[in-house]
Amino acid sequence: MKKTVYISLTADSIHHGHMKLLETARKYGDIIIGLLSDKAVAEHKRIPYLNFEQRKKILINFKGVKSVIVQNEWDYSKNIKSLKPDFLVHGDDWKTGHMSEIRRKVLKIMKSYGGKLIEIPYTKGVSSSALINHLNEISVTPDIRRSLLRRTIESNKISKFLEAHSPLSAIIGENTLIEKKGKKIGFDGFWSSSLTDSTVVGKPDNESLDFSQRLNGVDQIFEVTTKPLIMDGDTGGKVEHFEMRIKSAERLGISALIIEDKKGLKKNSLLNDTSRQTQEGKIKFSEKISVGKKAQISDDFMIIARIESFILGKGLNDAISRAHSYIEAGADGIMIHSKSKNPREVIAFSKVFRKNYKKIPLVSVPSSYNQISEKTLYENGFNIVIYANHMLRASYPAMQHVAKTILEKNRSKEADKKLLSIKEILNLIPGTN
Ligand code: SPV
Ligand code: MG
Repeated sequence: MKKTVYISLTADSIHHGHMKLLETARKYGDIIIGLLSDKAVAEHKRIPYLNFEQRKKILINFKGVKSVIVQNEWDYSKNIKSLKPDFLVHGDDWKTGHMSEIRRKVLKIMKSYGGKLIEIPYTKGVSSSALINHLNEISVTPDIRRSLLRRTIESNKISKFLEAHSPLSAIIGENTLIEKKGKKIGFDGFWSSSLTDSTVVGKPDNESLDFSQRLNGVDQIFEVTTKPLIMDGDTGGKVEHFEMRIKSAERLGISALIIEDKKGLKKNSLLNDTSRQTQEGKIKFSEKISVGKKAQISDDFMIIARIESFILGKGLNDAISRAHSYIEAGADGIMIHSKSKNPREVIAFSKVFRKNYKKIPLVSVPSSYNQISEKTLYENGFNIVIYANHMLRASYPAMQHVAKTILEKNRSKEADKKLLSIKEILNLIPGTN
């Protein structure tokens, strides 16, 4: 019987380094590719552009590949243990760094049944991540971007969305990365906020900024970024207009529209006095959701229903009864909002909600109860956390401080230490220098 050779790949972009791996593997026997699932990749970096099936289709056609199976973890051990391949072929770059622990585990397992590890010199000067970064500079289609939200939710314990009110703030959300234990951690996407979009143009957050203008803003963000976006759709407008809004958002590549169950002149939910705000009837709002769901064309676009019961002084029972009705009407997810400084009410909601719905995505916007950690949110059944206004709230005091300093000193020298240097701003956007 022909020997078996295991290699593990993500294969979001194929390059000559992969070819060398495949050519070597072929010499030893039939190749089994352990293809990393979105979830496995998400353990360490952002999910691939191509989904699992698309990546599989490419790999199965390579010479010498007998089968492509799923590798559900960044760690190879499980697959090696169950498949017991005669050989594992790998680049020698995993001898050091965070992969070395996995290498040690794999070696031990292979030794136990007589398997052999073949290591080939790592192909220098090329890495998939570098290629992907290059791809990012080129573009992402609306279809790929739109689909990224559902895949992100499925792959992550909790997905993090950061408010973006301009292309520049979105570039920060796109590129800010920190490294923890060899894992690259960044935001999963953007939140287009009615509050910050309105504030930037000096208008109140009461739907006076029209939707098409907000979509233009999103379009500008999309020109220079690749991550998915969740849009704050306010009340969704008149039901007769809602269909058109869905289609416009979808066409642009927005992944989800969140609409809140208010009626009349909408005002911001975090206001101290919400006594003049009124909630839409449960049945009427459910009908709006159904109309929206019928209007969408793609399978992956999501309509998320935002429940304002706590904001408007109603209790848990009202919120839960609305959740049932909105999901029945077709809502793809629920956002439970609260302006309390304490997370108690949203946690109480999530506990009851998760008893009934195991998989429906649940969204939290912890602006007021900001002491809650992402881990606690995840442990209580939340899938998405939205940092809804933080980039704009960061920029305003920074700008105001500089304006004041210039006035006080009658020159700008003293303000300089708070500023991006001239050199830095000239190097910020590729092509400027
Ligand atoms: C927004 O960001 O506009 C929101 C969230 O709708 S909140 O401001 O909390 O109402
Ligand atoms: Mg809003």
